[in-house]
Amino acid sequence: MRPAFIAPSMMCADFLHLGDELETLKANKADFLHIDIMDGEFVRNYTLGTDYIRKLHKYSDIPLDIHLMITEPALKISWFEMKPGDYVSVHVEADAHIQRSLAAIKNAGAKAMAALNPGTPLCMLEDLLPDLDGVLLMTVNPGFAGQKLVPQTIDKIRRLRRMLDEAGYENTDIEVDGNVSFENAVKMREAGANVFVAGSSSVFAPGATVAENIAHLRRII
Ligand code: S6P
Ligand code: MG
Repeated sequence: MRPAFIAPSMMCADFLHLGDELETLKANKADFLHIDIMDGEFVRNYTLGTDYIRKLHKYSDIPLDIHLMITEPALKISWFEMKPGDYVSVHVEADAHIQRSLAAIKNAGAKAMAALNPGTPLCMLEDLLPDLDGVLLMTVNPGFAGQKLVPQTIDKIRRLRRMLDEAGYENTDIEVDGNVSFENAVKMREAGANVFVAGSSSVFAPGATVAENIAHLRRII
């Protein structure tokens, strides 16, 4: 089984206390910082942007996990600062030339991932496997934090893990994003996911500190 990693979702952090939030995530050894980039077109929302990424690179060594929810990502990939160890994902639904985009991400020195919405079938990945360091499976429809899990995505994780292993890609990561609650994370891990985007359902959930929530999530995955 691939090792498990926690990627706190920065759109769920407290923007007015971002420095403190970042120090807490560093002290509690977050594996990645998940950065949601939305363009108001691919999804009906705006969130984080290019300057935010530059600042996080400046003030933190935690690798970034940049989730591009934007149309025509191929034209825009060069706008995003990437460092070795960062992951960048592009949605197959948004990109008619995704193979080229994945290659551009790798050329920039980052790891390349394809992202799939809950309703997009796994067969869209079949001819991309050699280009992928990981697959980001959306477990909610993208655009907003605080949504409910689309239940059939649990079995989709299982089918993707099988597909990757049977094709010889045992080292390809499966990241899950959306309503990764403590309860759902256990099922997702059991199904074969190994990178967990942790937002308002876990790491930033009320009732406990971020440090306590990270420790709890780490224990159960
Ligand atoms: C949603 C976005 C996600 C959210 C994350 C929030 O479109 O891609 O990364 O930030 O899902 O977590 P939660 O626990 O509120 O669903
Ligand atoms: Mg995301």
